Amino acid sequence: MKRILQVQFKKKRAFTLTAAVILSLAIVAAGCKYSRPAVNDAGDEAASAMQLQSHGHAHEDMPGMDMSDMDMSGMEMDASSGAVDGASWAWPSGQPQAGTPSKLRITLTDAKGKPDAGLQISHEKKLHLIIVSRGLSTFMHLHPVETAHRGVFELPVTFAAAGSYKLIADFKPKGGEQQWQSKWVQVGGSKGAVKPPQTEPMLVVDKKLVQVSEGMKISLSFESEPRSGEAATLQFSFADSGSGEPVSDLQPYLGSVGHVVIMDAEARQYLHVHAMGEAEHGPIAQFRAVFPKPGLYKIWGQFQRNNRVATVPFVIQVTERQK
Ligand SMILES: [Cu+2]
Repeated sequence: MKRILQVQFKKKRAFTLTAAVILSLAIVAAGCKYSRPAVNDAGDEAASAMQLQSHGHAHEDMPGMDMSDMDMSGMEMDASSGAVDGASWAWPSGQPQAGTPSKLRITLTDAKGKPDAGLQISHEKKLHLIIVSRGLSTFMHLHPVETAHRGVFELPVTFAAAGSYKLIADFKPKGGEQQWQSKWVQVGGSKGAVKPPQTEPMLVVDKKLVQVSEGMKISLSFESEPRSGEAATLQFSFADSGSGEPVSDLQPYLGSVGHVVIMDAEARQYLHVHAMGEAEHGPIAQFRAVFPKPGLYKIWGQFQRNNRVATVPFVIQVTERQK
């Protein structure tokens, strides 16, 4: 918790500095006094600067920015994949509390802000929802249900512990590519919590990329050392954890040999991962991803066998691309 607070503080300070610099530049450039409160100017300028840097699409978490009490976690450079659609997030039963189901409503809108009726089914669902805790110790992959209003999805979510969580809506608009929108949520503590408030360990690189789950020994390897900015091939291999025999009876999970989600250590970057042979059944499954920056990443693989889904996490280090 302490670490998280420190990081947040650092970010806050960094942002204030950036905002101050941008504000000063704006004043110099305009060569005049601002009559509006400086705080709002700084916020607006910073917001537009952010938008420029993030393919013109960082609007999601920014409405009514209040610098005095700003949740820096919302200042995402990678809040979405840059497509035209938007998402709004609501908790109709109130802000979520740990240990009790809270209703989440996600409204996916088109470029005009109207609920998007044209979502395609992708991997058997119109909307995939990934939830991770700030320290990445919690991972959920859920499928909100579309209500009678097209483009409006609902789902009860139960968080085990209080703390910050990132929600990622992953969907495919008609005629468009797979895309995603994200939002941080602060979950309050309650008596029903099954865990104390988030105390998440630092991410540590796995010495061995092997996990045992649902009767399988699942190993991850890379064709070559993963480097930032390069397409990496992730190879999962499956063996029966009892007999050691290769597993070649994986079942399709959501229409694919498996699903892989990757986040960076700060839970800022969400990576799309594509199976290279969706119809495979093991004992090998390959996926392709591009790690944008050097650093630590957490990878969750999800694979189904005997009607059970194994979710296996791995932490890897991605090194700088060699020039
Ligand atoms: Cu899904």
